[in-house]
Amino acid sequence: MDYAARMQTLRHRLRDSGLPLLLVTHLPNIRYLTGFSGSAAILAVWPDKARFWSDGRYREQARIEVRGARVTIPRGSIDAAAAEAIRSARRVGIESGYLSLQRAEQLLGGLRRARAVGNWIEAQRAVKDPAETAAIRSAVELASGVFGRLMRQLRPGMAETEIAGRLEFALRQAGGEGLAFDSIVAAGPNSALPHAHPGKRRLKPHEPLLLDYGVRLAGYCSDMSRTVCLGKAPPRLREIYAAVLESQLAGIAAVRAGVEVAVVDEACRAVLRRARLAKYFVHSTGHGLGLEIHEPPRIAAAGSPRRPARQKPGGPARRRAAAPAAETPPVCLETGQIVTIEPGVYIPGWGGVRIEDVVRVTPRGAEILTPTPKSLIEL
Ligand SMILES: [Mn+2]
Repeated sequence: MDYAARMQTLRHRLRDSGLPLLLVTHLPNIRYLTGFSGSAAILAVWPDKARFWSDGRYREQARIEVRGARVTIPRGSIDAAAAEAIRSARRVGIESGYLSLQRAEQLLGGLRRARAVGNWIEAQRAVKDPAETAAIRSAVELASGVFGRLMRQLRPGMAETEIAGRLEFALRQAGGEGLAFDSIVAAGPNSALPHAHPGKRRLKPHEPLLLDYGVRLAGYCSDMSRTVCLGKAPPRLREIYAAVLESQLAGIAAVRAGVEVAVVDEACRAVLRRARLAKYFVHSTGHGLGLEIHEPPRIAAAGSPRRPARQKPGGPARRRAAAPAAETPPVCLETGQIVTIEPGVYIPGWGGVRIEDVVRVTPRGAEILTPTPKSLIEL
């Protein structure tokens, strides 16, 4: 990972802003800039230096991992040590989307010196460099490899929790460092809940089974959804599946550098509208992914408050959506961004279908990273 180049890009922005320093407290951003993968740290970036603080648990890990910043492991709290180091700065850039009011007051001795910098580092992270692309590709391929093996293990009567257990064991066995998010395994009517948690429901023939899961590799996330059926799919499932697949393919076909995200979202929605299913597509079309499972860009209608299938409440998408659409310039895809395309249809009491791939944006179109086939699987 080219940490020096990332830090340099950030410093250009810092110089342009006129701020003397930026305090980085969001751990995925600290990892992006320094390589540190632990759970407690602060990073301060000046135009000509960077300092990093963590606690005693991470003394050795910080020594091994941190690049491009002077590491300090203070005796007392890391916040107190960082506060002391930035005491003389007249103004301090903070990640206002992540830093709590209480912690900001402690770090800066009040809020007078605090300046919100928005999503500087997130914007940088949206375009993946070659090492990040390789890491995501590996995670996506690992997760896809496990899918076929899981399909061969499915039997009638198996509970959602058991399927999730087998899936997650296989992901770990294949070398996964962890899950990218809580796996979704939803059988029958449960698949109508985009956010279903695996429960006691058992697999029955001729019902949809929706799987949405991701793995982490070298810190980077994968994300895929497939909907399958045990035994022959009933006509309604076939129809809905065909519509969702056509929608997903239309979304992928719309992906290209320079295209507005709203255009990609509309490409998916238009297909479902023709099939009279658009009202059942209740989330956004996709999202970027990387060190976090949901990152910019969000693939949605301009100014739309709809979130992706698993967006946490109060996440970055919501803050963006809060701005009036008229004042927000259109968000366009850029070469090197890696995003999901994941339309779904959810019919209460019946079930749902979602198909999700990870794709890379190029000047000529989408490069599909997910190798798993998308024709309806009847087991
Ligand atoms: Mn997703």
